Amino acid sequence: MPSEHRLSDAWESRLVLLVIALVTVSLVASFVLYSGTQSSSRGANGGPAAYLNLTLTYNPATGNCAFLPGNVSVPAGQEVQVTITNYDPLTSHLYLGWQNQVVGALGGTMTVQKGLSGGKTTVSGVDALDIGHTFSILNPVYNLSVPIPPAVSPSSPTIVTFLADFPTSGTYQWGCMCDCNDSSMGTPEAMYGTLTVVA
Ligand SMILES: [Cu+2]
Repeated sequence: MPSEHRLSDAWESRLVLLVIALVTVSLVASFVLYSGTQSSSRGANGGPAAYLNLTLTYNPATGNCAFLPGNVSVPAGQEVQVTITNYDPLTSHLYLGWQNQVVGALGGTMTVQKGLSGGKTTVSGVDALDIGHTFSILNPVYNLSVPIPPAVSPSSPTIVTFLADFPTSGTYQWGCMCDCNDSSMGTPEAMYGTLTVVA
């Protein structure tokens, strides 16, 4: 009968729409789960795939300090081991209370070594009075910030190491979030610079 035909056609098209909707939802869910569990690539030996080494220099005559190099690049989607060797023995004030914490590093921790022959301790934060600078990349894509304790002396650095992953390519600004030194803070490639994530 024509009326039954119309009814079954209507149900058929509803069924097709339902199947399309279910397939779409499953695909989206699988992608979200896959993205969430996807881990960054590691190196061939199981260690970090890339390294970023920065030195915090200190000029005792001026009290100025700078991260060198100021403009850096890292590969996208790779596990990067960042090492910051700080020769600046001065402490500074934090603008925000959470900035003595490690934020956004893999595992939420960093290692701190005081002096070239000092032992390494793994920490998720440091005492708020034991900070010289921070290395922070804060924007809608990345939320990474590590506190950097002062050097033991100008010739005995404190070395901070952490792992990070940069999945999204682009050029981002890094900066120190401390009230460390007005002229350094206002100078490109001293207390701020660029981090380029290369796909
Ligand atoms: Cu600083």
